[in-house]
Amino acid sequence: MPPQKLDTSTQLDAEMRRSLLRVLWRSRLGDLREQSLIRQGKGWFHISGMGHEALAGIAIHLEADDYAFPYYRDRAFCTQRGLSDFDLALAFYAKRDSSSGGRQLTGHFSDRALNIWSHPSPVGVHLLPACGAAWGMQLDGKPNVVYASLGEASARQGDFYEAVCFAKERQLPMVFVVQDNRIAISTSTTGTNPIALGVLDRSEWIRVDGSDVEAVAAAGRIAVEHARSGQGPAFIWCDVERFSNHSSADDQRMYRAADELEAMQQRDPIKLFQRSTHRGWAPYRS
Ligand SMILES: Cc1ncc(C[n+]2csc(CCOP(=O)(O)OP(=O)(O)O)c2C)c(N)n1
Repeated sequence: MPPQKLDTSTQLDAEMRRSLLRVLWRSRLGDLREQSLIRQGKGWFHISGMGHEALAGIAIHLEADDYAFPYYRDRAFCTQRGLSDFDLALAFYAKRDSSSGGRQLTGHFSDRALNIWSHPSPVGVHLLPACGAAWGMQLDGKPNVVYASLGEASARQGDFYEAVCFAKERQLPMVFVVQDNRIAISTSTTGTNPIALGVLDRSEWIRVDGSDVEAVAAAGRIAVEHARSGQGPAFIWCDVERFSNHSSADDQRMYRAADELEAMQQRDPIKLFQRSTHRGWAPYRS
C-alpha cells in the first residue's frame, strides 16, 4: 500500500468527535486513577496507555464481528471497542468476575463478547494467533477484519515477521499497527526499529502522527477498508509518545531528560483533539 495523503477534512462528525473525546478522557483518567491506586498500595501492577489514546480512532472503524488483538498500551482502543470502566477496574483488581477470572496481568485486555483477545506477556506472541483468527474468517467467507497492534521494539521479534509473511502470503484481512513511542522500557529504539533499519518496505506502511486523532482515524479508515475489501493486510506505523513510566515497576525520570518529558506534552493527542473539537463544536460557539 503506497503512502497516502490522509484526508481528515470530513470524516468525523460532531457527535463522533464528542463521543471519541469522552472515550479518550475515560482512558486517560482511568490510567491516572490506577496510578494513584498503586501509590496507595491498592493495586499490584499498572501499565498505561497514556499518550497512545489516538489509536481509539482506529476502533471506530471496526464492526462487532471483527477481532482485536491489542497490546497493553491499547486502553483507549479497547474502551472505544466497548470495554467499560467497570470491566477495566475488575481486571485491575484481578477480581474473579473479570474477563480473565483474575488470572491475567492487568492491562492485558480481553473480552469474549467484544472479540478482544488477551495477549500473553512475551511481546509479539499474539500476532500469529491474530493471523489464525483472520485465516479462519477468510476460510469461512466472512467479511471481517483483525486488528493486531504492538510496540516498535516488539516489531523486532520473530513472531512479527512470521505474522507479516503469513498475512501477505494468504492475503489475510488484517490491520497491523505498530505504535512507535521511541523507547522500549528504558532503551531508545530510534535507530534500531525495523523501519529505521530499512527492514520493512516503507511504501507498504501508512505512517501517521499519533498526536493527531483525526489523522489516526483517517489512517484507520483506509487500512480497515483495504483489509475488508479482500486486498490483504494493511500496515500502519503510528508515532506516539509514552507519557508514563513503562509500568508501575519503573520511574522514567531515571533515564529520560526532564526537558524531553516536558516537550512531549506538546504532543498530547487528547488536548490537541479537544482544542480542535471545541473549535468545531456548535454548543461551544459564542
Ligand atoms: C519476548 C519478550 N522480551 C522482553 C520482554 C520484556 N518487555 C516487556 S515490555 C518491553 C518493551 C517493549 O517495547 P515496545 O514493543 O516498543 O512497546 P512499548 O512498551 O514501548 O509500548 C519489554 C522489553 C517481554 N515481555 N517479552
